[in-house]
Amino acid sequence: TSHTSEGTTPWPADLAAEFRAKGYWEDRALGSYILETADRLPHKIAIVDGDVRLTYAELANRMDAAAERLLQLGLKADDRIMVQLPNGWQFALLTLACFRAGIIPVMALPAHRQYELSFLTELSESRAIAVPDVIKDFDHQAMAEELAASIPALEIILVSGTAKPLNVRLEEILAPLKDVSATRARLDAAAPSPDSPALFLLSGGTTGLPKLITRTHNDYAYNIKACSIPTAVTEDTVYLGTLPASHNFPLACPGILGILFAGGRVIMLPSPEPRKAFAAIEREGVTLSTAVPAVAQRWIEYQQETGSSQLATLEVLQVGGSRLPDEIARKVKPVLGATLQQVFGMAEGLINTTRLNDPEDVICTTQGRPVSEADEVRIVDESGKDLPDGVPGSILTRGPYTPRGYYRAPEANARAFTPDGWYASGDIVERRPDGNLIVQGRDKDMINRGGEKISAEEIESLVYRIEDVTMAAAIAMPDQVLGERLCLYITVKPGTEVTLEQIQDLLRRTGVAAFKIPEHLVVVDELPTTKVGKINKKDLRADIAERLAAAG
Ligand code: J2J
Repeated sequence: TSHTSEGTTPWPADLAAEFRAKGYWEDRALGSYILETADRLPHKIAIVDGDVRLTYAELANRMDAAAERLLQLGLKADDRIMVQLPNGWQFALLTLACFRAGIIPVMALPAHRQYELSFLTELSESRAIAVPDVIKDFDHQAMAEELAASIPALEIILVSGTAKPLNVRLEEILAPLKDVSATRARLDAAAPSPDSPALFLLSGGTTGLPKLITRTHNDYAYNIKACSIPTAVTEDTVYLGTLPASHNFPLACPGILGILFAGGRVIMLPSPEPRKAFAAIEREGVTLSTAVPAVAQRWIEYQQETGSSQLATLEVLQVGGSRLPDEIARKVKPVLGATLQQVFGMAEGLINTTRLNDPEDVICTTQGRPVSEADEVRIVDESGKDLPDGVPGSILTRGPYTPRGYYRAPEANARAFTPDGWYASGDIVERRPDGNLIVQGRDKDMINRGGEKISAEEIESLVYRIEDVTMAAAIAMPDQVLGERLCLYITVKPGTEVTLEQIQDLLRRTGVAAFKIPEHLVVVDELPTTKVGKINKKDLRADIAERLAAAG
């Protein structure tokens, strides 16, 4: 076939054979699952976005029509397309059409700006980009045009909404086709290899540069199916997706794709703002939704304020992406009326969840256990020795939906993967004797801002562009709402002054996503160092906690 997995690390052949034999890998392309649902439930509503309601038959028709139109634009199987779209039917359909054609979507976030997008476009060698016209006064179409002007390989700009004459209107690509049968036959004949990359997810980021995670059709389909069981997805599931859909959690754990595989209904909303989310839950009879802890907390507060009866149908609320404090976990059921499912997952693979019928203590104080019997988990000390249950250590994992390496990143791979394929996420985890995991902390240099991950190294290297900065350390600062925010410690050249505004302004002008812009600055004479001469971030985290406490 024309498909290549160049730059990615395959699973060893004997393991791949075992995953097939055990039925984890079904050797089907992701698009085929949607066709199957459409055959079974053609008239059932699949996707709701405002006034747009698409049945499964319509979804399948448009998926195939769009796949062929993308190929007619000159894209080929294994080409990459940057996808930066808000939650809406267009995101879902374009993603499915790419799966069908073997074109690989790169899952960018709506919050990303030139800095992130240009890096990701070049790394993935994307030939196309899909953007909205304008969101919240920001002109994504103009940004895409700037990118294309500086990156020759980026030839095609798809715009949702109002496209300028030289760009392609995304809604035209996604339009229905009267008779799709010949198209379907052509796409079936050229279906992507199940071992080829289906999509690129973005890594949470610990090194200076973002990394791409290759997920194959086989491994991602299994991720989706394995997550659908503990969350009890059926065709009666009505799912509300409000977190950015390009995140693995709302996309595939079980998320939008899991619900579409099962024949349920997906409601797409671009924001978790409680007034609109609650109205959507009531209107559509939503049974399942996904939140990060900050959103769960907001929903709890809103419900306590309003005493609304809008959540009557909500059965399960999944919460993950960052640590959910136990005291908030305990409020989910009493206040929202929904069973809490904690999810400790990663775009690199392994997903852990609490089970719906677990005792309250497990649901409220642990982050659950792996979704698949085939997930391998080890908790090890600094020398790589396995630790007994109850002793926190670094988590290592392998399995049928945990890839063996990042895309074209030999150095990052050497750090994050052991030679025998274990992925070290950098989380410090304790395993209880009952098998449930508790995330106790992390030993990776990352800030987890309400579920959005920020690489400290990436921010520091940007701050060093300011001449007067001599040392810079980005650290997590505790925050009531988001769990953590980004705090910056710096030293400056004698007699000079550097302000927070100046740093924020530089990052904005560089085109860095807003969630990565430092929110607090501490200028000191000297940064504490460890015995080996590295900046001592542990001391800095203690220092900022002290300063915040003193400030009340
Ligand atoms: C503490 N830390 C957590 C949790 C993730 C489902 C859910 C989340 C993600 C995700 C995901 C946590 N408690 N419950 O992809 O499919 C932190 C850990 C982890 C990192 C991964 C999914 N849930 N984390 O958050 O790739 O540090 O995936 O290693 O964005 O988030 O980040 P990411």
